[in-house]
Amino acid sequence: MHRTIFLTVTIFLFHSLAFFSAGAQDAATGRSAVVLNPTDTETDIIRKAATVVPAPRQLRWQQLELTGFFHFGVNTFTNREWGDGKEDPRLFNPTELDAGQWVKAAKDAGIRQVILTAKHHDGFCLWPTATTTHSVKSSPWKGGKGDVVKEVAEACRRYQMGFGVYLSPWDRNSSVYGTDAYNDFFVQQLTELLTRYGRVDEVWFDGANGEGPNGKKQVYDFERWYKLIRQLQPGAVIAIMGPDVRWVGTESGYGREQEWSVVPANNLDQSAVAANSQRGIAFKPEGDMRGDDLGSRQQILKAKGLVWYPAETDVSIRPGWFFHESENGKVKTPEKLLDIYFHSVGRNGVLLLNIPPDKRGLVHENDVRQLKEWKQLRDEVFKTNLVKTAAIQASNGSRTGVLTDEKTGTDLATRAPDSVVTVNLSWKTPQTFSVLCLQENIRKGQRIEQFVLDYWDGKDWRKAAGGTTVGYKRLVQFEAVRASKVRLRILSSRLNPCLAELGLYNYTAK
Ligand code: FUL
Repeated sequence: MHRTIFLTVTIFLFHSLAFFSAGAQDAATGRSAVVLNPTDTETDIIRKAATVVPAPRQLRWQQLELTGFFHFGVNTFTNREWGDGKEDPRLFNPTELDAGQWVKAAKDAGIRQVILTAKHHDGFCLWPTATTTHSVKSSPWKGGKGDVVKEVAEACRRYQMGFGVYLSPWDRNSSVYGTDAYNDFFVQQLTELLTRYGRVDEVWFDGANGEGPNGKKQVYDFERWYKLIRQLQPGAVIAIMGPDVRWVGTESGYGREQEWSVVPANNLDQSAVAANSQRGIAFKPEGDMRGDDLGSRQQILKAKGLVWYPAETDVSIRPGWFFHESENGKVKTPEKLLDIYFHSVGRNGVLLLNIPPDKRGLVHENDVRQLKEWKQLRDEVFKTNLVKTAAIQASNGSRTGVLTDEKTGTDLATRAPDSVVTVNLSWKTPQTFSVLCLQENIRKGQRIEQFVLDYWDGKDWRKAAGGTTVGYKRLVQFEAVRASKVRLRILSSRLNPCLAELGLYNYTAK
């Protein structure tokens, strides 16, 4: 239901000075956004699209692959998903809170950054804010002297994990919600979060928007918030209701088959880019970003501008976002989590997996166990890359060794403008495989539009797998094949494809 509200809220995009300037991001253009002119030909548009690249903060975020969410707050104690803001803060009383245990459970599962719900829609703050008494300060936990945000931030530093905050714009407790004063209140809360706890790597805004006590819907001053974040934490990505990271469109953990990180931004014009280069502007993409096809040629040819705006795929390890005792038997299995991994990270997204701590203030044993087994399963699937033992030869480009060097910043140096490339692989003895992994060097852009994996059955080439987009990472599972000769054909690409990694694995679900 709240996603409906989500859609009605305007998405503003803001790009800082650093966002557009600096040729540092890529030798070709270094642009995370580009304007399309009415006189641009199809060739011009394809060339422009091929060279839109992530800003450094987006690149860092994309490489994390796995991020975690901790939904924790007053709802944990009321057994609800959405509080109404009238909860007594004295309800918040974890008995054994140990943020180190949360962060370690995430880290052991391969998660590299976590986001804490510093404030959910009920308005209860997990840190001792000066903006309201509706916080941990009024709770019995640690005699009102506790600070969950601080404990999580410190645990992240200890375990060398990224740290992010979720601050709900919708606040059902604040008496000023629905008035201009709320934007000041929100800025103060953001300022506290972004100045008291060291480095913040992600700021997550949901779009839910209700009415305040005055019956009025709050008008969120996103532009002001973005500017503040850029100023206080320039390395942080602003997700969902923000300029850097897009919501994939479902909460299932399954991204779209064709996932472009370069998508149309139709209100991006020359004047916006020019203005941005001086002080920073806000703009919003037209329409929602929830169709099946956001960035194919068909979409970009009619666009006015293009931006790098990658997908984050969020899902909870349990049915709810908050902990509920009754869901202890419904924690997602390692196999289900693996399938989610294939369809989120393996579909050019970053997975944001929610792990809600319980009333004790601990990640429940069941969740810890499933997370651990999920990691073991992934290690098993990706243990042996058969490409490493193959003889490799590429139709144009000689540096085939880069395909297995486990570096996403080196790529098969194919000649521009060749957009069709074949990589031939052979082994002395037949190999069995059922998983294909492809990665593009996105520092040069996202380019591949169609690929096919064939195997030689002794007489003919047969198709084992295929797809459209690759992006940072693409995983395809297929029926196991046994062969000693394989070829990967990139059949279509925007300019020359920049294939960084190639993997073939053998895994069949039990
Ligand atoms: C939604 C919220 O309404 C849910 O409670 C949860 O926080 C989810 C991640 O975002 O929009």
